[in-house]
Amino acid sequence: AHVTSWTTSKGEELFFLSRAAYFEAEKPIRGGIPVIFPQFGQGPLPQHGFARLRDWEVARTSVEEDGRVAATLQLDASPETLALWPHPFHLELGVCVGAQTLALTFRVCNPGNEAFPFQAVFHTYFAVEDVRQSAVYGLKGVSFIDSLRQNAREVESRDAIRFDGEIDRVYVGAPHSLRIEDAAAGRRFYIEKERMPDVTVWNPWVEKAQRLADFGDEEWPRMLCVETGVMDPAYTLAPGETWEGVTTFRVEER
Ligand code: TA6
Repeated sequence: AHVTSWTTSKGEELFFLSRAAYFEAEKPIRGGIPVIFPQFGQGPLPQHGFARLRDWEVARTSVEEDGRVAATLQLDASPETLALWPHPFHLELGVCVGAQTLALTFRVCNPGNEAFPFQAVFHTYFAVEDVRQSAVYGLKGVSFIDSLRQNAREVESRDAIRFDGEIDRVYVGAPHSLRIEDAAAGRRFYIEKERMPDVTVWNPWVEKAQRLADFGDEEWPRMLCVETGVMDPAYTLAPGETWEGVTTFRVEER
């Protein structure tokens, strides 16, 4: 259940996918939209949880009234996941592609009789012409946790977040609408999100890119992660409850 490519009608790639990306069992794919569950970042489980490492199944596909094409994939708990994380769960990822839009729906169901906390994130890698000429709008006034400064908390003071070095921040309780401007490509990405309150902005820059085996040393200028989901705090799902988060991308060319 990993979207690895979204293109314009002219075939231009809108998501970054590293040329060094792994496509092997048990290894995450460096690019597109890794689906993060039940843990974001480090913790008792593998980094970013196990959902992005598992094989999901296609539950259904459809062509919508308005011509958009949709697919829903699902993942259930298994002996392997229960050994890592002792909770039954049912996940669904809905992907719906339209002329200029890509809508993602993430459902988490708790079929068990105990509540469980989870984090759920679309770890989206946008392709940009040059991150040094790109900016993210919509986060002014939002408090963030800075992973590069021992998780220091600060409030974003800028209308436009620009990039001149490694950035790795979780914006907590961000507005529903965000925008990425890729000035060098003359492209804008509009992000709308519901019940996915938090946003992570990440670019590894030079040194970290060199340390990542599945990330080309020269690739960092051409990507920007703007991730949406439930990160801080985790969401606690009651027995029988279903949580649903939606993120929609719309692309606009100059
Ligand atoms: O995007 C936020 C982040 O947690 C960064 O700290 C960086 O580690 C990135 O995810 C990639 O993580 P991964 O496990 O996919 O290499």
